[in-house]
Amino acid sequence: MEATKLRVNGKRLRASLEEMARIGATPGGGVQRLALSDEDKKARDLFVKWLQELSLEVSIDEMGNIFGRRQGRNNSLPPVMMGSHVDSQPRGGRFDGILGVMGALEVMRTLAENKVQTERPILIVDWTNEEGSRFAPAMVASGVWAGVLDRDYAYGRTDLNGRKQGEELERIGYRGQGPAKKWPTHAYYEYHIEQGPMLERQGKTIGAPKGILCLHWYDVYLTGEANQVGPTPMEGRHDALVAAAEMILAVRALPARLKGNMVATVGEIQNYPNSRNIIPDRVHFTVDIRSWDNDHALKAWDLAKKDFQDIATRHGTPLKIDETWRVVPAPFNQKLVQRVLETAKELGYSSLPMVSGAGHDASYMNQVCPTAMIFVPSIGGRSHVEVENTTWEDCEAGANVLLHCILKTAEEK
Ligand code: HGY
Ligand code: MN
Ligand code: MN
Repeated sequence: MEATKLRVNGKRLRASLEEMARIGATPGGGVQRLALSDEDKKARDLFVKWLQELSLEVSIDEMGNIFGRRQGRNNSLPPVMMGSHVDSQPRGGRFDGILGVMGALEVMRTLAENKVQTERPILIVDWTNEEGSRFAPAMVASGVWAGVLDRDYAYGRTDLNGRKQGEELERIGYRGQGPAKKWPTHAYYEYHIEQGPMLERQGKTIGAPKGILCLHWYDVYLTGEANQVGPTPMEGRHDALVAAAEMILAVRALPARLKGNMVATVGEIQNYPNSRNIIPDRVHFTVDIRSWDNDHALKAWDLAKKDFQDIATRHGTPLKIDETWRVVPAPFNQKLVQRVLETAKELGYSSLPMVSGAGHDASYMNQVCPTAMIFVPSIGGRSHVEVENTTWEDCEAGANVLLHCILKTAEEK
């Protein structure tokens, strides 16, 4: 069949997504496949099986990244890569990440059944621990592969139970031999749900982000003084949770203070000893600041740190701050972004240029090779929740755009 007439098999894509959604399925209709958990392993094993069924050359590197390679006519040329992630948030959605991996798999299946030969080799990838929820930071394995993050730093990151990322990779049998080290790559496409409301609001099917915001992550630790809540007067308390509460409100106020175009969130908190009749003496919380302007985000953090210091002094709750992780804004390759828009048009889909507020492995791939993303609508703009949803028609549309962007790019000499 003539290449431009090729289309993915939407039913098969849906079946793969539904099979993956059964791994780590949660009662509320979402999934929980935390990075390097048993559920993540199950999904990885299934993904590897599917790659082997397509006779792709499967490799797993020391960060557990899974690659499937499809030969081209000229295998000395740098490949075109496509992929995303299989891990999810706690009580996450059935589309975040996995749609990009299953969409790429569907492209590989479509190329195989139509015996399509491309000039360049094509690689599919599942990046380990994109979410950064169990082991911070996010996008850690694409970050190591891109040469930005250090492998042993990543191995040493622990979850709340003190388990190390490197040991968990070992435990699930995905700490591969090959170095997690970039190779020359011609281009990378990542297919993903939008995770926001723009496409739905504007009634568009395909989103073409011009890039991804910067993501800055911090960890704040407060130490107060525990005591019995009854006899201890309010005056002179060193209540770590009250101090944290004031700091959390200060984070919330940052975007308005910086005149917007930024988001700032405290999403995670641990409070100790967390007993209703003990004044809390230890609190840990996280800060997530994102903006298209890196300096804007850094300025916001400087303001926050000053506020935190004042609040900690007032409450007598000394603080420790880890500046855990920063990834710079990722302005994508304009030619590839244009290609996403043109391809959508050729296929008869409406499209919208936009920006990605969500982080993706494409943030790091953008530091390795020309990169672009393909978005499809999130119903109600919801994501990182069990009700995360995208229509099967939109899933198919995005995969068709991915198919033809890959075909065009893999033919480039
Ligand atoms: O944080 C993010 O935006 C992504 O889900 N890791
Ligand atoms: Mn994702
Ligand atoms: Mn996510």
